[in-house]
Amino acid sequence: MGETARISLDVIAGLTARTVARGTPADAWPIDAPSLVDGALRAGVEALEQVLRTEGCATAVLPADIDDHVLTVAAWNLVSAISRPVPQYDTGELVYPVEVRSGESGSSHYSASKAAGGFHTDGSLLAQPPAIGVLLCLSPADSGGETILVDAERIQQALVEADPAFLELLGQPQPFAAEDDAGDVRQWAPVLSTRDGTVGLRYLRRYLAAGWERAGRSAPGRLADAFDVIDAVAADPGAQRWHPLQRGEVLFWRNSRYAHGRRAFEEHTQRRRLVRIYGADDPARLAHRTG
Ligand SMILES: O=C(O)CCC(=O)C(=O)O
Ligand SMILES: [Fe+2]
Repeated sequence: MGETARISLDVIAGLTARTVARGTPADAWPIDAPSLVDGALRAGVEALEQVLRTEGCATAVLPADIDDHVLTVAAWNLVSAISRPVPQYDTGELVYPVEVRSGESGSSHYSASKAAGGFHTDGSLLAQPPAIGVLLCLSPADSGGETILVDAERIQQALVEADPAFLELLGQPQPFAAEDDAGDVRQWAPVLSTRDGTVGLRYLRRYLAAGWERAGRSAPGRLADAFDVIDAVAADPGAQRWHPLQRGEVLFWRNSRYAHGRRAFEEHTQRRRLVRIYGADDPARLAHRTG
């Protein structure tokens, strides 16, 4: 399936016009829309939005030769020009590092691990998962580490082919819970649903396993088989769009339209460092930009 369209915003300084003070807490970044006065910048942002709308994913290329904080601010302003940034956890983080943290590689936190695969959608423990997932690359791994997207329609197709009853099963509310907190089931929601002809996925296998455990019941008999089908499609290179993100590249995708994960990677001379942001749809942002 190859890579997603890249839209270059390389020469545009306007994205850093709204500054965010260094050291601003992760839950206090400005969530209102920045005003994009530069016409070329507006055109670039509109092109990005257009590809995201039609393809469900797009990659913006920002200048790589600015420092990490300024680059993160540029990506932040880009995200908040087209969507409303939303917290990623109950603790309110709006920007979140995705990098290997020592001692955590075996933990449940995919973002802090070196694990490959692990296909999922983001924010499945939230009442409302984000409409848009965003990853900015500050530093790629020495090798590997491509971020991968797998179309939910393709997953649905494979499920129907394997057993049409899987759709009915996955359309029933399923329990999501975090394995590493003591709480109850956080959400009951379908794993696969279709709205206005668009297939939507909400999936993180370990949270679903923990969910059934917390619910104090055994999962429906065929559920694990259905998850095996999802995982098998996602692991099929023929179904994957892969993104070898370089410094300054920002990948956007419609969260419920794609499962995502990553390839294995090696870190010898440099650490793989990404920054994650979530965006909610906000039609008013377009008006703000063009008005
Ligand atoms: O490392 C990646 O490319 C993806 C990370 C991810 O999916 C996450 O942190 O939720
Ligand atoms: Fe993710």
